[in-house]
Amino acid sequence: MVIKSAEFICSNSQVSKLPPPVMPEYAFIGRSNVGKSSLINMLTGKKGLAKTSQTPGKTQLINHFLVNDSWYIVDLPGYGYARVSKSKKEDWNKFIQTYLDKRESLQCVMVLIDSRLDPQKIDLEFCNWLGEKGLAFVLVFTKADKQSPTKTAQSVAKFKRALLTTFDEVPECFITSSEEHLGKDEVLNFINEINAGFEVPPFFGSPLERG
Ligand SMILES: Nc1nc2c(ncn2[C@@H]2O[C@H](COP(=O)(O)OP(=O)(O)OP(=O)(O)O)[C@@H](O)[C@H]2O)c(=O)[nH]1
Ligand SMILES: [Mg+2]
Repeated sequence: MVIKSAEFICSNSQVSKLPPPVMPEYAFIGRSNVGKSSLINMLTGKKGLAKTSQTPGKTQLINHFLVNDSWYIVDLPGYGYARVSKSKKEDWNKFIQTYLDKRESLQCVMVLIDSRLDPQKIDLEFCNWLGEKGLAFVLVFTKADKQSPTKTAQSVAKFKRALLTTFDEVPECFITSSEEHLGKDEVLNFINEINAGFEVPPFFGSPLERG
């Protein structure tokens, strides 16, 4: 898929104010600082589109970016950021969970995993939650430039093994580096294929389409 345009549409702290769910949408989520915003910029080829930072907790709202006027990338706040209060963490969790659980146009959750680390409890718990909710997700391993391909492959294998203790099969996995533009075509092709089969939820279609 060629990216012709990518623009910021809106930031939201309320699920009720999101854009109408008439286009396919992909949510990028993972631990704080895992590289969500960087990956979004890499995929769209627009450096400053999503705000990146060395300070964890930079992204605090649900951010919608419209790509090629036909699908949305959603940048979500990172989970597991230690330096916010417990009540704020719970608020975030509830807000993100409501969004993920209720968003009709959400096609796939892109779960970002730091490829340098052994399986983290919080990532596994989040995947299990997605599984319980029946939400489609894939794993996107980030920052692969920071170590050898062998080490990355070991991390991926370990994560898959950990998931297989609760899942019958593992989801699709992508290995990426925003620094080196690794995995860009693979992720965009995956999205492109799903976009091709998208149908507007009935309630939001035109009267003629409603039937
Ligand atoms: N070497 C390398 N560094 C990366 C890569 N992706 C992100 N980073 C760095 O990791 C840090 C965090 O990146 P962000 O994209 O802001 O991470 P985030 O997940 O959006 O963070 P929050 O919004 O705070 O949750 C920044 O310093 C990035 O430059 C990558 O592929 N390779
Ligand atoms: Mg971010």
